[in-house]
Amino acid sequence: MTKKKLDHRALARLISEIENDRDAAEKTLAKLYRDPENVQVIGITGPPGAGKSTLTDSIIGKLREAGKTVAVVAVDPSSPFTGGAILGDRIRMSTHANDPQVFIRSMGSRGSLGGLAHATFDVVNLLRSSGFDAVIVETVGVGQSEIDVLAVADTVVLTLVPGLGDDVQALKAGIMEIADIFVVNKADRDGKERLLAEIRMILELNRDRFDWVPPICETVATEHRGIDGLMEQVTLHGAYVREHRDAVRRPKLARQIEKMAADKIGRNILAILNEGGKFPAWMDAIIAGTKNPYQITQEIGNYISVRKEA
Ligand SMILES: Nc1nc2c(ncn2[C@@H]2O[C@H](COP(=O)(O)OP(=O)(O)OP(=O)(O)O)[C@@H](O)[C@H]2O)c(=O)[nH]1
Ligand SMILES: [Mg+2]
Repeated sequence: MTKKKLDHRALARLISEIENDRDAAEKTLAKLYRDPENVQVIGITGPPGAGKSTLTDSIIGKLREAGKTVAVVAVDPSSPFTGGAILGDRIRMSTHANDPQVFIRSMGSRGSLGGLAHATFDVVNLLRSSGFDAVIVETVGVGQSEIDVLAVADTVVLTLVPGLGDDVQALKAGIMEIADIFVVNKADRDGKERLLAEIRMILELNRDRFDWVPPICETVATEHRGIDGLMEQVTLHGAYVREHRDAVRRPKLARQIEKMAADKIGRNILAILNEGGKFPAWMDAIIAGTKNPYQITQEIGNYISVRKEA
């Protein structure tokens, strides 16, 4: 395959555009979008401090050894910073900071008005289209927003650590459902056996629901231990996704398009309601006491369904 590679500076510029000017970015993305079958997007999620960035650094190392190019997006909803300013992640992945075949970018909540999930889809789709062999998305947490973000990943790696006190049962069901590979990181710590037993139990209970049974990998990311085993599973899952491409990707795409549509509608709704001065007229009516907010809401519903049929 001939790879059309965007240089890093051009990529950084496009990502800033995604963060600052959604409509302009949408036009660019519509032109650039490609979906090559052999690009694997790996999502790495898990609780804060589980070792996701250290693990990512190790994985980048293995991919580079195999001669692959890698792009990484670290998503941190709790950070206002963007453009590579999330310090911890940068340091943790600093081994590869000067490798021209590795592109690393951090994203925070600032500037992603349309929601971090949508901005992440855009950035990952851009990177997927840009000639990298692998794209890694690191996202903190195990809640709904991470589940949304990970709709963009082909392979989801859920990173857990022993002895954190949060039992596996306490994890949101959703995150367990989207995990393709479980990693027990910090396997050098006490409590590993208990965590392994809990994960095995959950997997056993749900066995019938899996076509792909998620494997459990033990790692010590700081010492690059267990990474070969993890990469083996990542590669196997990549092959599984290619083989069952439509079935695997359909629900993920549906989730992405739902998010993107809600975002688009949300951004346009006030403009729509303002058409023909409707919005101020509704306010006037409430203030004049001729209508109450619930009657207005009903009118808005009617107005939108009329538009839908038009
Ligand atoms: N003992 C031990 N420590 C580890 C291991 N992996 C990572 N750490 C340490 O755990 C701390 C957190 O690691 P990070 O890689 O920053 O974790 P993270 O999940 O990316 O953290 P956030 O992005 O802040 O949620 C660091 O001090 C790492 O050195 C491991 O396998 N064993
Ligand atoms: Mg991190």
